[in-house]
Amino acid sequence: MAIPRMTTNSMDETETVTGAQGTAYTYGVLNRLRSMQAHAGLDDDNDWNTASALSAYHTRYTYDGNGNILNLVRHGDSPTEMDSLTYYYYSGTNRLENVEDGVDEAYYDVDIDIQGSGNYTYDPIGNLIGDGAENIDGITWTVYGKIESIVRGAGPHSHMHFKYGPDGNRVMKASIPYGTTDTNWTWYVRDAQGNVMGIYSLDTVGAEDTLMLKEHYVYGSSRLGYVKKEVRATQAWTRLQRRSRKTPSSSPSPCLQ
Ligand SMILES: [Ca+2]
Ligand SMILES: [Ca+2]
Repeated sequence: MAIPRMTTNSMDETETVTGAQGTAYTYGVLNRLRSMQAHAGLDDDNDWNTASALSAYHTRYTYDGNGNILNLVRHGDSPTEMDSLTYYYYSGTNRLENVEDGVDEAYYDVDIDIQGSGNYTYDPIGNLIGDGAENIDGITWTVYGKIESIVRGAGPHSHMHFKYGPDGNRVMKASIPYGTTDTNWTWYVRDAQGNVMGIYSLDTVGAEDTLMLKEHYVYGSSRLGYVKKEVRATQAWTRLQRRSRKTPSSSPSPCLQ
């Protein structure tokens, strides 16, 4: 079911409450999102009677007959204009070729700006293999349709490599900053069902060259949250060994894999 409106309360980057904001949505006859309008001035009970529409944050969308997006207008806060995008597709396909923007590209640095023709390139079965605006010179894919590597033609982004287990879940990520031979390694340790139990990392970029336990996930009947604390894996191992010495011999010893 399409969402007609929503009220959100949030904090800014200094954790100051910014007050309630209402957003109202419209949809086309095919249930495609057509617009989002932001409203400010909701009262303490989140009542919309006192609210007024903002020019900030709104979005407008149009589509072609295949459901491909044709235009997107997106506003920020200051300046209001962020994007006025037109999407172009390779003739006779649903493959996006490039996006043009009618707004000054100097506005914002987290948005989409004008791209040259042929910005996106694809292999014969439609996998994306290049993105000029993101300096992506090549993307390789596994036979199961997952990204194996991303090669950059320029900085500041990193080259990326990924490995997957037999169940298709990612088990390793390697990030190599452009122009270096250093590697940030990340390993995802999963249970038999594929749930992430822990994340380990090894960063060879800085002086610190130590295997770290970065995150531990906490599950009930589903994921409840995660514990984020950086622990050297060697320290974790020592703690487990100490605990193991206190464990009755009839109990299985904890192990770290
Ligand atoms: Ca823009
Ligand atoms: Ca911009």
